[in-house]
Amino acid sequence: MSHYKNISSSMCSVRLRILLTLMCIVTLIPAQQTVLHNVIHRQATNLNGAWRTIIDPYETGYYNYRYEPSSDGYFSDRKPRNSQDLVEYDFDNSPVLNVPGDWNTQRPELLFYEGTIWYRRLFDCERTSGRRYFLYFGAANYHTIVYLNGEKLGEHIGGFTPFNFEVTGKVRTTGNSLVVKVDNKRSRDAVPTVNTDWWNYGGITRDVMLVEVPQTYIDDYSIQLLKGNRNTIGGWIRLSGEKKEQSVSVTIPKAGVTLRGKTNSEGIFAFSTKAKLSLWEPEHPELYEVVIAAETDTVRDDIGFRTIETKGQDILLNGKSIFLRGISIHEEAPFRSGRAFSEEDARTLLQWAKDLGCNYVRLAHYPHNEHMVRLADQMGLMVWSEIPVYWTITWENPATLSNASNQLTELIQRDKNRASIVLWSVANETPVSESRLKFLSTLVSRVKSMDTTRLVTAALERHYSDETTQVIDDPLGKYLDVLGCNEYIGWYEGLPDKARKVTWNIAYDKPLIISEFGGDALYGFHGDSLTRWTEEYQEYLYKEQLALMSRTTQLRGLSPWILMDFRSPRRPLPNIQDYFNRKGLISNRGEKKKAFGILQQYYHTVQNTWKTR
Ligand code: GCB
Repeated sequence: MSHYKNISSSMCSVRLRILLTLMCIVTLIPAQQTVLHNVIHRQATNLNGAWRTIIDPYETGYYNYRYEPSSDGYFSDRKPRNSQDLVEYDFDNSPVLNVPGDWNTQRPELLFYEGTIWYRRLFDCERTSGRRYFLYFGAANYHTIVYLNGEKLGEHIGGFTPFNFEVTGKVRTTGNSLVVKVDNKRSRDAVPTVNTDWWNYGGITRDVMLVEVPQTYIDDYSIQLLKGNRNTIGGWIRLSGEKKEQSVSVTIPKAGVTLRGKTNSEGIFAFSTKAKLSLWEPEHPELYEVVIAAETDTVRDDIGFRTIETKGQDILLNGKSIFLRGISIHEEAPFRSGRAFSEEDARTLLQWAKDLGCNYVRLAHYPHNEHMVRLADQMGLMVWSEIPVYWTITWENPATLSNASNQLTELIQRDKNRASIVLWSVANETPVSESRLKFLSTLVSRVKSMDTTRLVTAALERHYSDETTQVIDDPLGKYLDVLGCNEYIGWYEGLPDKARKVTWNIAYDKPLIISEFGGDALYGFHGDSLTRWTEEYQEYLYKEQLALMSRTTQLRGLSPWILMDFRSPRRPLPNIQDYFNRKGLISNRGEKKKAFGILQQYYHTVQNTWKTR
């Protein structure tokens, strides 16, 4: 059992070290709380289910005929008071959509829809006096405005991170009308921008909950091993509410750790403590129950402890050099091809990755739902997590940067206690320029200011210095811990055998991950290995690519593109694509293509040979 206040007083240097550590920890505490942390372990009323909805392409429920925001829009949830009263909408008799869920795959006429849909849910709330209430949204894509009983609570921008609004004093015991305007229109300055290769699924795509907490509650905490230190846990707890100064404790029963302290006038308690732990790793994903208690609140979590660092060209997990046997995954539901949101969806996708022999997944190209990362913790899969800074962002627009930075902040805030996450990625395939370097290096600094325990990466592009030499010298590489690189030799670039001649020229002495390669194949379409779209072509491409991977000495991991076919409006080819990107190793119906076995075999070999290094 350790006790922070009892640390021996005679050892000055030890005290100094502890003080410095605590000062470092304190600098990492975010200035202001945006979202409740760890809601799944909170007392909450689930507001999922069938919500009444109105499709509103002209935003008639929001603007008046002079195109000014209306004071009496659909958020008023009005009914005619008498037979003369004119009300041109009616939630009670409007069709329903399921929450969570994208709207595109729930009704055929909404498949390509981009615009506003209004959602309404009526609910009761058994309020307990002295408790505080928050309306929590796991995510809604893209611009969301929330109203309770006609009053605007606030808005949120960004399709993949959680947000909440406090409704204490606003929520009624019965007959609450919760109206939500969700708009998924794309725009040039947004994150992502107008141009991507995935479906712009709209709607309330993740869980909605009414969360209940005490007056002063534990609003956030971080509990991880200190950077590079495999036996010292460092962290902080923060209280929100009137009674900021309280006695608090952190208990990890299985590790025999009990730590006590007091929060300061800002509600913060920062700590570090020695602990003997069985470290989290893919072969042994040990999670510890952690209980965080204050006088007024208690919350529990399951947390794994591990270190992740780099040394030269190596990635070290718990001090040992590892190879990341990965696969890229979109948040696309198996079998039904819509936005994935459930624990069951997450389990299916991650189990397929395990079947492939993976110890690692790249969750592309935006923050996935919390089930994915919590299950990755449990199933022993390391994770690359990213934000939708993709292709052609408007680098010079400060509002775009603050939007991207906010999405990154919300992601790290939600997932900072997940052992599985080893890499934060700030961008995918963004063209080199001065303004882009400024933008992305600001995001890298943002990560470092919030989390020193993980690595920063980005999926970069390469260029050729002659016919066969691929060069990675993107100036962003200087800021990254790990270089990511996408390449499509054999698909967008020549035929698969082109890979045989390729060599690398990499400007940085850092670990390299090939974050994408691949080619399309329609499941069940067969032919010779030079006929595009056949399983045989994809299989051949994987063989050539994997031979190239074996020759790439700086390589410390890969995540080929992609686990499962996914919808994309960029892919219209009839009878082959039909608006699906077919680079999956598994079809959207769950059928494994031939290349699945090729990568599986490769990972089997890598797993055996890497052990002997
Ligand atoms: C890429 C992108 C990915 C696309 C993929 C493709 O480089 O990063 O989002 O889906 O190529 O299939 O073209």
